[in-house]
Amino acid sequence: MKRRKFIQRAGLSGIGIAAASAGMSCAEQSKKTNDAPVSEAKEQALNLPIVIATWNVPKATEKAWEILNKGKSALEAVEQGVMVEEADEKNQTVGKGGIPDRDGIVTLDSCIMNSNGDYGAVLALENITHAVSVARKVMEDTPHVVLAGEGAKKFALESGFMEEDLLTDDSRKQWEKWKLKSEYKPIINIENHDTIGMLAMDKSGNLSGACTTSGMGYKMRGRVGDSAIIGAGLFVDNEIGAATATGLGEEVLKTVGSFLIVELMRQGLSPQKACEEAILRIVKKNRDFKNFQVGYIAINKKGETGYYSIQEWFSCTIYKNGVNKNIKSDYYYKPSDPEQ
Ligand code: SD4
Repeated sequence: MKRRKFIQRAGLSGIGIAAASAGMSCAEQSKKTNDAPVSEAKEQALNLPIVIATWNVPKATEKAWEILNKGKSALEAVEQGVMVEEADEKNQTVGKGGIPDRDGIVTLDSCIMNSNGDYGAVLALENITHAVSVARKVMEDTPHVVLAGEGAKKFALESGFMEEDLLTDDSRKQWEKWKLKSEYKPIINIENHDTIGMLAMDKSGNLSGACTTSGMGYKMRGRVGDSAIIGAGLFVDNEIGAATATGLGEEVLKTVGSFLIVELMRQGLSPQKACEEAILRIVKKNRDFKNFQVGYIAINKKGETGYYSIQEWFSCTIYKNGVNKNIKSDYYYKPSDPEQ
């Protein structure tokens, strides 16, 4: 494991309601309608479309960008973008090939949210690679927003999804090795966990997001993280912006991280400052923060993006202005700082 360096990040507290004056009032914001088309001039000013995703996932952002460039919706783009990672068996944190739970079963959590504020999710889904597409079906074809476990699988099969064994030989071998000690320390890799959260703004300026994961490696059977939970792993408000998370889901859930970031942006914070404040919220409440990772990405209606994490080695991939780029994130925990 690479060595991490840490320095303190100060001055983040006290951001909040006071920042509201810097932004649009709620009344002004609510006058804006969802899915309002933007003029060509505005499209250019914002450099639309834009895709941002957690971690180094150039193929996923490229797929999303291609779809957006054809003038299709942000919803279509984020679904198809994250599907690239779900299908990649080498990515052991998403979809097929994901690290199983401690009983050797791969369970997936995923959600999707569109620019109208509609949302769909599946929790602890088994044997279906494209959990995000099942989540979209929940959103579009049922009167519900969340389906879990057996019921989610039954719904997926009835909807035409194929049943597959998601445990690859590699993941099985690693699980068998883990079983020798069976040490219950569910692991979130600080440096490169590829749970993918993706946010996109299409040519019309509308936002959508998706998040999909196999969750913590060797988790307890039935454990569900933040990735499929509205407001925690993902939140989209087409009037304001969108945010998504990666890392230790328990901490994101406890602070309702993605919703918090969108609400901070509503109060006038930039996506960057909002991500930093949401990380600070976790750090302040959990002195154990040196031992886990959480990373956030966000976008606002101006097309500005932000990203921040607790630990070093978080990165995001942004496709903007025709350039697909992996960017290393700034981070909170810098151990050379004696005050941390
Ligand atoms: C979870 N947040 O299940 C997910 C895992 C993750 O980077 O994102 N890891 O807690």
